[in-house]
Amino acid sequence: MKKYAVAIVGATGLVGQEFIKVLEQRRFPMSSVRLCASDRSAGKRIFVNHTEVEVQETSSRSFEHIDIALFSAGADISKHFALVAAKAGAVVVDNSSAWRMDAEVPLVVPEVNPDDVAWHKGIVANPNCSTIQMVVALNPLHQVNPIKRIVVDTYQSVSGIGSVAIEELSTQSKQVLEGKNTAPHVLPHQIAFNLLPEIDVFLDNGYTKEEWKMVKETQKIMHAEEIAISATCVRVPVYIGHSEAISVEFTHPIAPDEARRILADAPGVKVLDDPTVSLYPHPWAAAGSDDVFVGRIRADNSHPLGLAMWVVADNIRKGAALNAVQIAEVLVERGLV
Ligand code: 25A
Ligand code: L14
Repeated sequence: MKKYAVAIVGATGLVGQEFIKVLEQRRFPMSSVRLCASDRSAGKRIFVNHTEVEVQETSSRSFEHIDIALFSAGADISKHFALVAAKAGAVVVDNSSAWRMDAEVPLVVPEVNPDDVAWHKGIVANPNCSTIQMVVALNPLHQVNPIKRIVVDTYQSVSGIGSVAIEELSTQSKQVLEGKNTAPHVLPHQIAFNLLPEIDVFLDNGYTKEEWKMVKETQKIMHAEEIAISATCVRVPVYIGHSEAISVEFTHPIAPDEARRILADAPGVKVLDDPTVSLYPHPWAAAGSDDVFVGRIRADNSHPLGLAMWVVADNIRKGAALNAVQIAEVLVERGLV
């Protein structure tokens, strides 16, 4: 079997560390691995498949003889170095928001639109975490009964920001329990024992950029610009796992049982739905899993063509590292590297 030289950019971050775990767990065919991060992390040593690898500062030379480069170091790094990597002959799978809406760059969720990898020109974009879990759950329903409108509210964990936000939630939680004052650093206000309806920057239309990503990325991935979407994205004091309350309007009526049957057979989806025994997904239980979990499926009593549901996934795995490695697997399977 052919093996590939892999580079990870942002290797010391939360998503970067998960890249390494997922590559190991899925036995990705690697001939070598290069770990890149900022100069702050250069010289650090990290084990990959029981071999110690030294972290290097990302530079224009980082991509020589690299086949596949996985990026998760923020949009600014990706804007510059993804082009450098692609020019050097690597195929980039980029986790940032930098390239997602570029018409020349496929935006891929392997369960939904794997065929889009075929037209890559050196970069494939990995969608936003909240978008990924929503399309994995909704696309199987859309295939049998086209969706007309989606209204979604998210409950997003702090790990989406990175490890500094996990520390901030821990520190503030202790401070609140001890009756002390808190001070926000990476979040706009106190997040401990609180909720913040602000993820990414505000746009002129009143939505946040995170909410707008859910609109535009969903339409691009599902090839369905006609679907009307409104999102409200909320940060919650949870470490790992994003949750979503989703109301969907279909073209034809659909019974909750039929939706459960379709989703039970859908790739990457696990239905956990039995209110009689309080069975439904929640982030504490979903953290560490690969699946997108769906529960609370019910008829929307406000609309004859509507369903309501609750969708939870690990935002660092399916929302980031796992989805990116799955894209790399599709590239390999189809000989596109
Ligand atoms: O712009 P975007 O796309 O919206 O993305 C913004 C951020 O979101 C995260 C990612 O954070 C990114 O920075 N992210 C991106 N996609 C994501 C997704 N799909 C996502 N999060 C969830 N889901 P992150 O914490 O996951 O990763 C940050 C990584 O980026 C590396 N990095 C930063 N600058 C870099 C760079 N890599 C290459 N070149 C650069 N110039 C960063 O590496 C990390 O791996 P690091 O080694 O610099 O940081 C880890 C260590 O450094 C300490 N540290 C952090 N900041 C400082 C610091 N030390 C001193 N001073 C600082 N200011 C950390 O404590 C850690 O030990
Ligand atoms: O666009 O802060 O991929 O939870 C992923 C993490 C946006 C922000 C992206 C978060 C980022 C999000």
